[in-house]
Amino acid sequence: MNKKGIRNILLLSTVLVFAACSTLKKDDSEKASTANTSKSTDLKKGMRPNILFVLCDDLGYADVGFNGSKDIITPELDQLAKNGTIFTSAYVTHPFCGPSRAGLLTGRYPHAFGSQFNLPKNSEVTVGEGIPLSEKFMGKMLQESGYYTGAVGKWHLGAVPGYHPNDRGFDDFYGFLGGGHEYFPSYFTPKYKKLKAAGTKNIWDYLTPLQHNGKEVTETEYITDALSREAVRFVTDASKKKDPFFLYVSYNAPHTPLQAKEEDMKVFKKIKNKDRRTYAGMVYAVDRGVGNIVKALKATNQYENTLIVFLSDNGGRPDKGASNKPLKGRKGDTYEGGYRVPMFFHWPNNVASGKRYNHPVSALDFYPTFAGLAGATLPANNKFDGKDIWEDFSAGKSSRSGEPIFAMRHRKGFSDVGVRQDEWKATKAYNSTWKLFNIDKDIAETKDLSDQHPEILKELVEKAELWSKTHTEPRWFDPENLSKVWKEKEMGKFKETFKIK
Ligand SMILES: [Ca+2]
Repeated sequence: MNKKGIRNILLLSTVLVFAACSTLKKDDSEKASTANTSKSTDLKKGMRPNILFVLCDDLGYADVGFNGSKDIITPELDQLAKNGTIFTSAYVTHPFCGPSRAGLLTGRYPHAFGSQFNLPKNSEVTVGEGIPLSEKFMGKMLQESGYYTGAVGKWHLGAVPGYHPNDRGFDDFYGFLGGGHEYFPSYFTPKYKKLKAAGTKNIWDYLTPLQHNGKEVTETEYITDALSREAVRFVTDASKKKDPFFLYVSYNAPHTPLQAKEEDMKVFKKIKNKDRRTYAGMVYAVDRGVGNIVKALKATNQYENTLIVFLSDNGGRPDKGASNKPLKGRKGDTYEGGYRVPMFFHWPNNVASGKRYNHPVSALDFYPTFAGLAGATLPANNKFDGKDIWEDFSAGKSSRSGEPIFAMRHRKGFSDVGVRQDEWKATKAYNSTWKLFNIDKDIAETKDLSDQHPEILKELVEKAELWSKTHTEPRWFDPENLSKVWKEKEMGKFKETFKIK
Protein backbone atom coordinates (compact mmCIF):
# COMPACT_ATOMS: atom_id res chain seq x y z
CA MET A 1 0.00 0.00 0.00
CA ASN A 2 1.30 3.47 -0.79
CA LYS A 3 1.95 6.19 1.81
CA LYS A 4 -1.27 8.01 1.01
CA GLY A 5 -3.37 4.89 1.48
CA ILE A 6 -1.80 4.16 4.87
CA ARG A 7 -2.36 7.73 5.91
CA ASN A 8 -6.04 7.59 4.97
CA ILE A 9 -6.62 4.40 6.91
CA LEU A 10 -4.79 5.80 9.93
CA LEU A 11 -6.84 8.95 9.84
CA LEU A 12 -10.14 7.18 9.36
CA SER A 13 -9.48 4.72 12.18
CA THR A 14 -8.48 7.44 14.63
CA VAL A 15 -11.57 9.43 13.77
CA LEU A 16 -13.74 6.34 14.33
CA VAL A 17 -12.01 5.43 17.61
CA PHE A 18 -12.40 8.97 18.82
CA ALA A 19 -16.06 9.12 17.83
CA ALA A 20 -16.72 5.86 19.69
CA CYS A 21 -14.84 7.02 22.80
CA SER A 22 -16.66 10.30 22.91
CA THR A 23 -20.01 8.59 23.24
CA LEU A 24 -18.76 6.40 26.08
CA LYS A 25 -17.00 8.82 28.36
CA LYS A 26 -18.46 12.20 28.94
CA ASP A 27 -15.44 13.61 30.74
CA ASP A 28 -13.15 12.81 27.82
CA SER A 29 -13.78 16.17 26.23
CA GLU A 30 -12.72 17.86 29.42
CA LYS A 31 -9.53 15.85 29.61
CA ALA A 32 -8.78 16.41 25.95
CA SER A 33 -9.19 20.14 26.29
CA THR A 34 -6.31 20.58 28.74
CA ALA A 35 -4.54 23.53 27.22
CA ASN A 36 -1.03 22.15 27.02
CA THR A 37 -1.77 18.79 25.50
CA SER A 38 -1.23 18.15 21.87
CA LYS A 39 -3.60 15.35 21.09
CA SER A 40 -2.90 14.94 17.40
CA THR A 41 0.71 14.11 18.14
CA ASP A 42 0.08 10.37 18.12
CA LEU A 43 -2.51 10.63 15.38
CA LYS A 44 -0.17 12.28 12.95
CA LYS A 45 3.25 10.97 13.91
CA GLY A 46 5.39 10.68 10.86
CA MET A 47 3.07 12.65 8.60
CA ARG A 48 4.19 16.20 9.32
CA PRO A 49 2.43 18.14 6.56
CA ASN A 50 3.68 21.36 5.04
CA ILE A 51 1.64 24.25 6.38
CA LEU A 52 0.80 27.16 4.11
CA PHE A 53 -0.84 29.89 6.12
CA VAL A 54 -2.41 32.70 4.08
CA LEU A 55 -3.54 35.75 6.03
CA CYS A 56 -5.34 38.74 4.54
CA ASP A 57 -5.49 42.15 6.17
CA ASP A 58 -8.90 43.71 6.92
CA LEU A 59 -10.71 41.40 4.52
CA GLY A 60 -14.49 41.52 5.13
CA TYR A 61 -16.48 38.42 6.06
CA ALA A 62 -18.54 38.72 2.86
CA ASP A 63 -15.76 39.63 0.45
CA VAL A 64 -14.81 36.22 -0.94
CA GLY A 65 -16.87 34.06 -3.27
CA PHE A 66 -16.84 31.11 -0.87
CA ASN A 67 -18.54 33.23 1.78
CA GLY A 68 -21.21 34.49 -0.57
CA SER A 69 -19.78 37.54 -2.31
CA LYS A 70 -21.66 38.27 -5.52
CA ASP A 71 -19.63 41.18 -6.87
CA ILE A 72 -16.06 40.25 -5.86
CA ILE A 73 -14.92 37.08 -7.61
CA THR A 74 -12.22 34.88 -6.05
CA PRO A 75 -12.05 31.75 -8.25
CA GLU A 76 -8.79 30.36 -6.85
CA LEU A 77 -9.80 30.72 -3.21
CA ASP A 78 -13.25 29.34 -3.98
CA GLN A 79 -11.74 26.25 -5.61
CA LEU A 80 -9.64 25.54 -2.51
CA ALA A 81 -12.57 26.23 -0.20
CA LYS A 82 -14.78 23.93 -2.25
CA ASN A 83 -12.24 21.12 -2.06
CA GLY A 84 -11.73 21.79 1.63
CA THR A 85 -13.79 22.79 4.65
CA ILE A 86 -15.18 26.29 5.25
CA PHE A 87 -15.27 27.52 8.86
CA THR A 88 -18.29 29.74 9.35
CA SER A 89 -17.59 30.69 13.00
CA ALA A 90 -13.87 31.46 13.02
CA TYR A 91 -12.71 34.17 15.40
CA VAL A 92 -9.44 36.05 15.59
CA THR A 93 -8.10 37.17 18.95
CA HIS A 94 -8.59 40.88 18.37
CA PRO A 95 -10.62 43.09 16.03
CA PHE A 96 -7.54 44.86 14.65
CA CYS A 97 -4.16 44.05 13.17
CA GLY A 98 -1.24 43.91 15.62
CA PRO A 99 -2.88 42.17 18.59
CA SER A 100 -4.69 39.76 16.26
CA ARG A 101 -1.37 38.70 14.73
CA ALA A 102 0.30 38.54 18.13
CA GLY A 103 -2.44 36.17 19.34
CA LEU A 104 -2.23 34.08 16.20
CA LEU A 105 1.54 33.59 16.33
CA THR A 106 1.88 33.10 20.09
CA GLY A 107 -1.26 31.03 20.73
CA ARG A 108 -2.14 33.36 23.61
CA TYR A 109 -4.46 36.31 24.06
CA PRO A 110 -2.37 39.44 23.41
CA HIS A 111 -3.69 41.00 26.63
CA ALA A 112 -1.75 38.39 28.60
CA PHE A 113 1.55 39.94 27.58
CA GLY A 114 0.72 43.62 27.22
CA SER A 115 0.25 43.63 23.45
CA GLN A 116 -3.41 44.69 23.32
CA PHE A 117 -2.64 47.74 21.15
CA ASN A 118 -1.03 48.05 17.73
CA LEU A 119 2.63 48.91 17.71
CA PRO A 120 2.41 52.58 16.71
CA LYS A 121 3.98 53.84 13.50
CA ASN A 122 7.77 53.87 13.37
CA SER A 123 7.77 51.65 16.46
CA GLU A 124 11.52 51.16 16.10
CA VAL A 125 11.96 54.66 17.54
CA THR A 126 8.66 55.27 19.36
CA VAL A 127 8.58 51.95 21.26
CA GLY A 128 11.89 50.24 20.58
CA GLU A 129 10.61 46.74 21.24
CA GLY A 130 8.03 44.24 20.02
CA ILE A 131 6.03 41.26 21.21
CA PRO A 132 7.82 40.19 24.41
CA LEU A 133 10.51 37.57 24.06
CA SER A 134 8.79 35.49 26.75
CA GLU A 135 6.51 34.37 23.90
CA LYS A 136 7.77 31.67 21.58
CA PHE A 137 6.31 32.32 18.14
CA MET A 138 4.66 29.56 16.16
CA GLY A 139 7.45 29.85 13.56
CA LYS A 140 10.06 29.18 16.25
CA MET A 141 8.15 26.22 17.67
CA LEU A 142 7.91 24.66 14.20
CA GLN A 143 11.49 25.60 13.30
CA GLU A 144 12.74 23.82 16.42
CA SER A 145 10.79 20.74 15.41
CA GLY A 146 12.66 20.69 12.10
CA TYR A 147 10.39 22.71 9.82
CA TYR A 148 11.84 25.04 7.20
CA THR A 149 10.06 28.29 7.99
CA GLY A 150 9.24 31.39 5.98
CA ALA A 151 7.35 34.63 6.45
CA VAL A 152 6.29 36.87 3.59
CA GLY A 153 4.64 40.29 3.82
CA LYS A 154 3.47 42.37 6.76
CA TRP A 155 5.05 41.79 10.17
CA HIS A 156 3.88 44.48 12.66
CA LEU A 157 5.25 42.58 15.69
CA GLY A 158 8.49 44.43 16.37
CA ALA A 159 10.88 46.33 14.13
CA VAL A 160 14.14 46.29 16.13
CA PRO A 161 16.82 43.60 16.33
CA GLY A 162 15.71 40.67 18.47
CA TYR A 163 12.10 41.10 17.35
CA HIS A 164 12.69 40.68 13.62
CA PRO A 165 11.03 37.70 11.90
CA ASN A 166 14.45 36.07 11.44
CA ASP A 167 14.93 36.32 15.22
CA ARG A 168 11.53 34.81 15.95
CA GLY A 169 11.72 31.57 14.11
CA PHE A 170 11.53 32.35 10.42
CA ASP A 171 14.45 31.09 8.33
CA ASP A 172 13.41 33.33 5.46
CA PHE A 173 11.63 36.68 5.55
CA TYR A 174 10.63 38.90 2.65
CA GLY A 175 8.45 41.91 3.37
CA PHE A 176 8.17 44.93 5.63
CA LEU A 177 8.13 45.39 9.39
CA GLY A 178 5.43 48.05 9.91
CA GLY A 179 1.65 47.92 10.01
CA GLY A 180 1.08 48.44 6.29
CA HIS A 181 2.60 49.62 3.04
CA GLU A 182 2.04 51.60 -0.13
CA TYR A 183 1.38 49.21 -3.03
CA PHE A 184 3.15 50.78 -6.02
CA PRO A 185 6.97 51.00 -6.00
CA SER A 186 6.74 53.64 -8.73
CA TYR A 187 5.15 55.83 -6.05
CA PHE A 188 6.90 54.90 -2.81
CA THR A 189 10.46 54.40 -4.04
CA PRO A 190 11.06 57.95 -5.37
CA LYS A 191 9.18 59.43 -2.43
CA TYR A 192 11.36 57.51 0.03
CA LYS A 193 14.56 58.48 -1.81
CA LYS A 194 13.59 62.13 -1.78
CA LEU A 195 12.89 62.14 1.95
CA LYS A 196 16.09 60.23 2.62
CA ALA A 197 18.13 62.68 0.52
CA ALA A 198 16.59 65.56 2.46
CA GLY A 199 17.88 63.97 5.68
CA THR A 200 14.41 63.13 7.03
CA LYS A 201 14.59 60.98 10.13
CA ASN A 202 11.97 58.32 10.86
CA ILE A 203 10.47 58.01 7.40
CA TRP A 204 6.97 56.52 7.57
CA ASP A 205 6.88 52.67 7.53
CA TYR A 206 4.53 52.65 4.53
CA LEU A 207 7.22 54.17 2.32
CA THR A 208 10.35 52.27 3.35
CA PRO A 209 11.95 49.73 1.02
CA LEU A 210 10.99 46.10 1.42
CA GLN A 211 13.62 43.74 2.77
CA HIS A 212 14.83 40.18 2.43
CA ASN A 213 16.32 38.79 5.65
CA GLY A 214 17.20 42.25 6.91
CA LYS A 215 18.69 43.53 3.64
CA GLU A 216 16.89 46.26 1.71
CA VAL A 217 15.68 45.22 -1.73
CA THR A 218 14.55 47.24 -4.72
CA GLU A 219 11.05 45.98 -5.36
CA THR A 220 9.50 46.77 -8.72
CA GLU A 221 6.21 44.87 -8.70
CA TYR A 222 2.81 45.77 -7.27
CA ILE A 223 3.24 44.63 -3.65
CA THR A 224 0.61 41.88 -3.63
CA ASP A 225 2.16 40.36 -6.77
CA ALA A 226 5.62 40.70 -5.24
CA LEU A 227 4.58 38.87 -2.07
CA SER A 228 2.96 36.08 -4.10
CA ARG A 229 6.14 35.78 -6.20
CA GLU A 230 8.23 35.43 -3.03
CA ALA A 231 5.86 32.82 -1.63
CA VAL A 232 6.30 30.86 -4.86
CA ARG A 233 10.08 31.17 -4.49
CA PHE A 234 9.92 29.89 -0.91
CA VAL A 235 7.69 26.95 -1.80
CA THR A 236 10.01 26.01 -4.65
CA ASP A 237 13.11 26.25 -2.42
CA ALA A 238 11.35 24.25 0.28
CA SER A 239 10.66 21.40 -2.13
CA LYS A 240 14.41 20.75 -2.33
CA LYS A 241 14.70 20.26 1.43
CA LYS A 242 13.99 17.02 3.23
CA ASP A 243 11.96 18.61 6.01
CA PRO A 244 8.42 19.99 5.68
CA PHE A 245 7.83 23.73 5.50
CA PHE A 246 5.76 26.31 7.33
CA LEU A 247 5.05 29.44 5.30
CA TYR A 248 3.23 32.44 6.77
CA VAL A 249 2.01 34.57 3.86
CA SER A 250 0.82 37.82 5.37
CA TYR A 251 -0.68 39.96 2.61
CA ASN A 252 -1.29 43.61 3.53
CA ALA A 253 -4.16 43.58 1.02
CA PRO A 254 -6.89 44.71 1.09
CA HIS A 255 -5.84 47.05 3.95
CA THR A 256 -5.66 50.75 3.07
CA PRO A 257 -4.37 52.62 1.13
CA LEU A 258 -6.89 51.49 -1.47
CA GLN A 259 -4.66 50.90 -4.49
CA ALA A 260 -5.29 48.35 -7.22
CA LYS A 261 -3.82 47.62 -10.63
CA GLU A 262 -5.82 49.01 -13.55
CA GLU A 263 -6.17 45.54 -15.07
CA ASP A 264 -7.63 44.19 -11.83
CA MET A 265 -10.07 47.07 -11.51
CA LYS A 266 -11.24 46.46 -15.08
CA VAL A 267 -12.50 43.03 -14.00
CA PHE A 268 -14.95 44.84 -11.72
CA LYS A 269 -16.25 47.48 -14.15
CA LYS A 270 -19.78 46.77 -12.98
CA ILE A 271 -19.06 47.96 -9.44
CA LYS A 272 -20.06 51.62 -9.42
CA ASN A 273 -18.50 52.68 -6.11
CA LYS A 274 -14.82 53.44 -6.72
CA ASP A 275 -13.63 52.35 -3.27
CA ARG A 276 -15.45 49.04 -3.62
CA ARG A 277 -14.11 48.59 -7.16
CA THR A 278 -10.54 49.26 -6.01
CA TYR A 279 -10.92 47.02 -2.98
CA ALA A 280 -12.29 44.27 -5.25
CA GLY A 281 -9.23 44.62 -7.48
CA MET A 282 -6.97 44.24 -4.44
CA VAL A 283 -8.74 41.07 -3.31
CA TYR A 284 -8.57 39.74 -6.87
CA ALA A 285 -4.77 40.22 -6.86
CA VAL A 286 -4.55 38.12 -3.67
CA ASP A 287 -6.70 35.46 -5.34
CA ARG A 288 -4.40 35.36 -8.37
CA GLY A 289 -1.39 35.12 -6.04
CA VAL A 290 -2.83 32.20 -4.10
CA GLY A 291 -3.50 30.52 -7.45
CA ASN A 292 0.19 30.91 -8.33
CA ILE A 293 1.32 29.48 -5.00
CA VAL A 294 -0.97 26.48 -5.50
CA LYS A 295 0.47 25.99 -9.00
CA ALA A 296 3.95 25.98 -7.47
CA LEU A 297 2.88 23.42 -4.87
CA LYS A 298 1.57 21.16 -7.62
CA ALA A 299 4.63 21.66 -9.85
CA THR A 300 6.94 20.69 -6.98
CA ASN A 301 4.84 17.72 -5.92
CA GLN A 302 3.93 19.18 -2.53
CA TYR A 303 0.23 19.91 -3.03
CA GLU A 304 -1.01 16.62 -1.57
CA ASN A 305 0.89 17.00 1.67
CA THR A 306 0.20 20.67 2.33
CA LEU A 307 -2.39 21.97 4.73
CA ILE A 308 -3.57 25.33 3.36
CA VAL A 309 -5.22 27.69 5.82
CA PHE A 310 -6.80 30.94 4.72
CA LEU A 311 -8.25 33.70 6.89
CA SER A 312 -8.39 37.43 7.58
CA ASP A 313 -6.70 39.11 10.58
CA ASN A 314 -9.89 41.05 11.45
CA GLY A 315 -13.13 42.35 9.94
CA GLY A 316 -13.42 44.72 7.01
CA ARG A 317 -14.02 48.46 6.90
CA PRO A 318 -17.26 49.31 5.08
CA ASP A 319 -16.03 52.92 4.84
CA LYS A 320 -13.15 51.58 2.74
CA GLY A 321 -14.94 49.28 0.34
CA ALA A 322 -15.40 46.17 2.51
CA SER A 323 -18.53 44.25 3.49
CA ASN A 324 -19.02 42.05 6.56
CA LYS A 325 -22.62 41.12 5.76
CA PRO A 326 -24.62 39.62 7.35
CA LEU A 327 -22.48 40.38 10.39
CA LYS A 328 -22.99 43.53 12.45
CA GLY A 329 -20.18 46.01 12.88
CA ARG A 330 -16.74 46.43 11.38
CA LYS A 331 -13.01 46.25 12.02
CA GLY A 332 -12.34 47.33 15.59
CA ASP A 333 -15.69 46.17 16.97
CA THR A 334 -16.56 43.36 19.34
CA TYR A 335 -19.65 42.83 17.24
CA GLU A 336 -19.19 39.83 14.97
CA GLY A 337 -18.10 42.02 12.04
CA GLY A 338 -15.00 43.00 13.98
CA TYR A 339 -13.42 39.63 14.60
CA ARG A 340 -15.38 36.81 12.95
CA VAL A 341 -13.55 36.16 9.71
CA PRO A 342 -13.70 34.15 6.48
CA MET A 343 -11.63 30.97 6.79
CA PHE A 344 -11.02 27.56 5.26
CA PHE A 345 -8.76 24.50 5.57
CA HIS A 346 -7.62 22.56 2.52
CA TRP A 347 -5.58 19.36 2.54
CA PRO A 348 -6.34 16.58 0.05
CA ASN A 349 -7.47 13.34 1.75
CA ASN A 350 -7.09 14.80 5.23
CA VAL A 351 -9.55 17.68 5.34
CA ALA A 352 -13.09 16.84 4.25
CA SER A 353 -14.00 18.46 0.95
CA GLY A 354 -17.24 20.32 0.32
CA LYS A 355 -17.98 20.68 4.03
CA ARG A 356 -18.81 23.54 6.38
CA TYR A 357 -17.72 23.49 10.00
CA ASN A 358 -20.07 25.68 12.03
CA HIS A 359 -18.69 25.29 15.56
CA PRO A 360 -16.71 28.21 16.95
CA VAL A 361 -12.94 28.11 16.54
CA SER A 362 -10.29 30.64 17.48
CA ALA A 363 -7.06 31.79 15.86
CA LEU A 364 -5.56 30.72 19.19
CA ASP A 365 -6.18 27.13 18.11
CA PHE A 366 -3.62 27.17 15.30
CA TYR A 367 -0.62 27.02 17.62
CA PRO A 368 -1.53 23.78 19.44
CA THR A 369 -3.16 22.31 16.32
CA PHE A 370 -0.07 22.86 14.19
CA ALA A 371 2.13 21.58 17.02
CA GLY A 372 0.01 18.43 16.99
CA LEU A 373 0.26 17.97 13.22
CA ALA A 374 4.01 18.60 13.33
CA GLY A 375 4.56 16.32 16.33
CA ALA A 376 6.21 19.34 17.96
CA THR A 377 6.47 20.05 21.66
CA LEU A 378 4.52 22.96 23.13
CA PRO A 379 6.70 25.31 25.19
CA ALA A 380 6.17 24.54 28.87
CA ASN A 381 6.51 28.07 30.26
CA ASN A 382 3.27 29.49 28.87
CA LYS A 383 -0.40 28.64 29.20
CA PHE A 384 -1.83 28.32 25.73
CA ASP A 385 -5.32 29.75 25.33
CA GLY A 386 -6.40 27.71 22.32
CA LYS A 387 -6.74 24.02 21.70
CA ASP A 388 -5.68 21.36 19.28
CA ILE A 389 -8.91 21.08 17.30
CA TRP A 390 -7.80 18.49 14.78
CA GLU A 391 -9.66 15.43 16.04
CA ASP A 392 -12.87 17.27 16.89
CA PHE A 393 -12.73 19.15 13.61
CA SER A 394 -12.20 15.90 11.70
CA ALA A 395 -15.16 14.38 13.55
CA GLY A 396 -17.35 17.45 12.92
CA LYS A 397 -17.70 18.09 16.66
CA SER A 398 -17.22 21.23 18.71
CA SER A 399 -13.86 21.55 20.44
CA ARG A 400 -15.06 23.88 23.15
CA SER A 401 -18.54 22.98 24.30
CA GLY A 402 -19.32 25.22 27.29
CA GLU A 403 -16.10 27.16 26.83
CA PRO A 404 -15.90 30.77 25.69
CA ILE A 405 -13.89 32.71 23.11
CA PHE A 406 -13.17 36.30 24.15
CA ALA A 407 -12.38 39.61 22.50
CA MET A 408 -11.68 42.89 24.23
CA ARG A 409 -10.92 46.20 22.61
CA HIS A 410 -9.98 49.25 24.65
CA ARG A 411 -11.40 52.55 23.51
CA LYS A 412 -10.98 56.06 24.90
CA GLY A 413 -11.99 55.57 28.53
CA PHE A 414 -13.92 52.29 28.26
CA SER A 415 -13.57 48.75 26.97
CA ASP A 416 -15.65 46.77 24.47
CA VAL A 417 -16.01 43.05 25.10
CA GLY A 418 -17.33 40.07 23.13
CA VAL A 419 -17.89 36.56 24.50
CA ARG A 420 -18.87 33.68 22.24
CA GLN A 421 -19.85 30.35 23.81
CA ASP A 422 -21.70 27.62 21.91
CA GLU A 423 -24.78 29.29 20.35
CA TRP A 424 -24.49 32.37 22.60
CA LYS A 425 -22.82 35.71 22.19
CA ALA A 426 -22.62 38.41 24.85
CA THR A 427 -21.47 41.86 23.80
CA LYS A 428 -20.76 45.17 25.41
CA ALA A 429 -19.91 47.69 22.72
CA TYR A 430 -19.45 51.46 22.51
CA ASN A 431 -20.18 51.90 26.23
CA SER A 432 -23.71 50.50 25.96
CA THR A 433 -25.14 47.89 28.36
CA TRP A 434 -24.39 44.20 27.97
CA LYS A 435 -26.52 42.39 25.42
CA LEU A 436 -27.07 38.71 24.70
CA PHE A 437 -27.74 37.09 21.34
CA ASN A 438 -28.41 33.58 20.12
CA ILE A 439 -25.80 33.92 17.44
CA ASP A 440 -26.70 30.68 15.65
CA LYS A 441 -30.24 31.96 15.04
CA ASP A 442 -29.44 35.66 14.93
CA ILE A 443 -26.06 36.08 13.25
CA ALA A 444 -26.64 39.84 12.78
CA GLU A 445 -27.00 40.48 16.55
CA THR A 446 -30.42 42.11 16.32
CA LYS A 447 -32.52 40.53 19.13
CA ASP A 448 -31.22 41.16 22.63
CA LEU A 449 -32.20 38.17 24.80
CA SER A 450 -30.65 39.38 28.05
CA ASP A 451 -34.07 39.71 29.73
CA GLN A 452 -35.10 36.19 28.65
CA HIS A 453 -31.83 34.53 29.68
CA PRO A 454 -30.24 36.61 32.45
CA GLU A 455 -28.47 33.55 33.87
CA ILE A 456 -26.68 32.89 30.58
CA LEU A 457 -25.59 36.51 30.28
CA LYS A 458 -24.37 36.43 33.88
CA GLU A 459 -22.31 33.30 33.23
CA LEU A 460 -20.63 34.74 30.13
CA VAL A 461 -19.88 38.10 31.74
CA GLU A 462 -18.42 36.39 34.82
CA LYS A 463 -16.19 34.29 32.62
CA ALA A 464 -14.99 37.41 30.78
CA GLU A 465 -14.27 39.13 34.08
CA LEU A 466 -12.25 36.16 35.26
CA TRP A 467 -10.34 36.24 31.99
CA SER A 468 -9.62 39.96 32.43
CA LYS A 469 -7.68 39.10 35.61
CA THR A 470 -5.07 37.45 33.38
CA HIS A 471 -4.38 40.71 31.52
CA THR A 472 -1.26 42.76 32.07
CA GLU A 473 -0.70 46.48 31.58
CA PRO A 474 -0.22 47.50 27.94
CA ARG A 475 3.46 47.78 27.00
CA TRP A 476 2.59 50.49 24.44
CA PHE A 477 -0.45 52.45 23.24
CA ASP A 478 -1.79 53.42 19.86
CA PRO A 479 -2.48 56.25 19.55
CA GLU A 480 0.18 56.99 22.14
CA ASN A 481 -1.92 59.62 23.95
CA LEU A 482 -4.31 56.85 25.04
CA SER A 483 -1.86 56.09 27.84
CA LYS A 484 -3.07 59.26 29.61
CA VAL A 485 -6.75 58.21 29.46
CA TRP A 486 -5.76 54.69 30.48
CA LYS A 487 -4.20 55.99 33.69
CA GLU A 488 -6.82 58.65 34.48
CA LYS A 489 -9.75 56.25 34.05
CA GLU A 490 -7.88 53.33 35.64
CA MET A 491 -8.91 51.26 32.65
CA GLY A 492 -6.83 48.29 33.76
CA LYS A 493 -9.18 47.89 36.72
CA PHE A 494 -12.26 47.43 34.49
CA LYS A 495 -14.47 49.13 37.06
CA GLU A 496 -17.60 49.54 34.91
CA THR A 497 -16.83 46.93 32.29
CA PHE A 498 -18.41 43.90 33.92
CA LYS A 499 -21.48 45.53 35.45
CA ILE A 500 -24.45 44.02 33.67
CA LYS A 501 -26.94 46.85 34.27
CA1 LIG B 1 -5.90 44.11 9.93
